[in-house]
Amino acid sequence: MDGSLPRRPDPAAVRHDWTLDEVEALFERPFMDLVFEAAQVHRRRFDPSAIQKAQLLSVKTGGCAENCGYCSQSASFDTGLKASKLMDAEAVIAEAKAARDGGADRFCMGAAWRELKDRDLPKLATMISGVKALGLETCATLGMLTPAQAAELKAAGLDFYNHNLDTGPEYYGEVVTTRTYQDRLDTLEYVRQAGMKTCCGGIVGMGETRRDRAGLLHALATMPAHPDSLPVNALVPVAGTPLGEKISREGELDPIEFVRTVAVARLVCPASVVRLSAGREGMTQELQALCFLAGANSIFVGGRLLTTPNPEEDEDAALFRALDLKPMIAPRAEV
Ligand code: SAM
Ligand code: DTB
Ligand code: SF4
Repeated sequence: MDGSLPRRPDPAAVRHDWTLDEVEALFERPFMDLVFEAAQVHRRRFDPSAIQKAQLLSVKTGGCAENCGYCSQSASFDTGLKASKLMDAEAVIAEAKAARDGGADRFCMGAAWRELKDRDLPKLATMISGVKALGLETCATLGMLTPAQAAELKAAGLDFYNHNLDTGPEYYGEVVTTRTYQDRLDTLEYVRQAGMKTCCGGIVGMGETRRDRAGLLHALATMPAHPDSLPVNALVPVAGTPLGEKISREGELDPIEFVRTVAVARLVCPASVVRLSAGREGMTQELQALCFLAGANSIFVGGRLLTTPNPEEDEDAALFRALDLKPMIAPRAEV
């Protein structure tokens, strides 16, 4: 003993050895302490007033072979959604240009596929390289990939691949039965091997327990590399989906528990961009302010997510004014 005090671990350090009990214990902390610590960690890594604006586009809508119990686009449920085929690259690039001109820094292309088919790769490569050439950060979410497909997407200029774990491993079987947790982890591994960044998070408010929410964040924080981007979605209840119906009957998640989830995400993945994703429609400015304080630093902008509504531009402009926020422009690794 040299007489010096034991050093407290740095709360902003990236750790991969989180236990599930430790993550759950963060949720149990007094709310004020939890949010204060998350805000401190956030400031060590990011400008707390800078929020990245991302815009989504559904490039292929509906008719999906998976049975994700929350999703408007699954062919297993009657949600009244009209299915459509893969959009032409030119039309997607035009939408991306409009998004950029409207202030978006990142453009995410979503397709309602269980897995990507090789026949669609040439069109997707044209689409991705065209969006990238506009100077936007690119992200796509196209279902499961093979290692070779991941490499082709990377070569086309895709920066991020979104593939969510959605919930903790224990609750997964209540959410989807047409794929396994391991299927998701495998695709994420191929994405990393191809040299792309991972965008991986989940949905809260699907009837899961706090332990399940901790399980999701534990799974993310113990992956070989933390997700570079971590979307936290609040369930958008869609009529006709099993989970949308269940939540309409049983009531939505307590918003304070949502803020806790954002704060714990910030603490266990301190270097990740935490995205306040689906579910902002209907959230007050005050609730969103708490989420930003707790460490969220990105939102989706534009009046539509993939198939559901999102706050309109003027509403978000008012939010940015009220909270003195400024758009975050993400650093570009290479051109
Ligand atoms: N088919 C691909 C997949 O599942 O990976 C990409 C599209 S999927 C719609 C992208 C993500 O959106 C899902 O993983 C889920 O986390 C989120 N999502 C879908 N429907 C939602 C809803 N009703 N509320 C909240 N998040 C939702
Ligand atoms: C993510 O985690 N959330 C976004 C994005 N990744 C692709 C999608 C939200 C979709 C919400 C439901 C809908 O609009 O269909
Ligand atoms: Fe298909 Fe994705 Fe919807 Fe699941 S979340 S049904 S994989 S579009």
